[in-house]
Amino acid sequence: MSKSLIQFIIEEQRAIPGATGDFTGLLSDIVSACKQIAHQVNKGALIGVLGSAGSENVQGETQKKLDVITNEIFLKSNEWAGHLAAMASEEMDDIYPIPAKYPKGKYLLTFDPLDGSSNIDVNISVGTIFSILRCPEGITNPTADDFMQPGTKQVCAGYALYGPNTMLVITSGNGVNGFTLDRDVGDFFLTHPNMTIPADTLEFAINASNERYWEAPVQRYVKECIAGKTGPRGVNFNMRWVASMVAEVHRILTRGGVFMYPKDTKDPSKAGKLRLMYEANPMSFIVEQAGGMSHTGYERIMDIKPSGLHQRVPVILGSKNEVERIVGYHKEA
Ligand code: P6P
Repeated sequence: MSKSLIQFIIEEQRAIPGATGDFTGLLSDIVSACKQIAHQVNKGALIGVLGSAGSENVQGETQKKLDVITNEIFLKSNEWAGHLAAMASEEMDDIYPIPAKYPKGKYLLTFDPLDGSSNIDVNISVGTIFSILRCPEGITNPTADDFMQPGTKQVCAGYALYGPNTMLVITSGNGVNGFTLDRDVGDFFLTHPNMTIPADTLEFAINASNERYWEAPVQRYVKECIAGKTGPRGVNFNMRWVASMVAEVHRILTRGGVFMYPKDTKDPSKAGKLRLMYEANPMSFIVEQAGGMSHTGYERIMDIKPSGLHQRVPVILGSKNEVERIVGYHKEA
């Protein structure tokens, strides 16, 4: 029998400087939330959780019923145990302070409870993304400012992928490990130890319908991939686009690839679509720990000093040699 997730977490905790049972307890609560979400997503129409909630989130995006349900699951699973000082979610305008009736802890949690939720009604894989930061020393009532830490300060990051099977992929700075949910037992087991991203790839992922809005370096890179053997790369590429970042990143962790959601001129006020604190940073931590690279085209994503909970950044991540090529094109532009 493969190693269970709880055994793995306890062993991981021993490798994190200063980590105590708090870390194990927090990760266990996050895992419990993901199991509950997996159940909701798996039952879908059978329990009436599909379709729109008839509301909008802070992003101005129409919320699905499951966006609201999964956000609530994450809050209720993580607010009571005393491991957290506050939480922040894609689905909430401001931070969520731990209610006064519960003890506070030394960590901060950011999360996207159901990433790719536009796919949920068409039964395509969706996921949950989370990131754990330390609450600044001596702060017992954190504000949004206390979350404004670069991605290099993350203690742990992970995602749950609700696909043909439910997987949990996590890193706490000692490589990346993947676990598969055994529904009969009700626990995750280590099935993908030490996941690594091949440095080279012939597969790219981007929403090509936005081509006219991209910056020139991205247009150049994608044009060369599409030209294949007939172009400067001299080899044919393949393209994928699931419209679910968790699914794209998992594919890249499994067989390599490059994922791009670049800055575009569609909405000049936004630096791209994806959010730094609970999408780009956790995925960057995972990708870098797996030997890949994660960049905006202009800077390493995990070096960015955040300016807001819902700040958006361009994302170019995956196989190191391809991301380096794209960064090179930005430098040449
Ligand atoms: P588009 C899902 O809404 C998401 O945030 C990511 O998971 C995904 O990669 C991207 O947006 C899809 O964007 O513009 O193709 O729908």
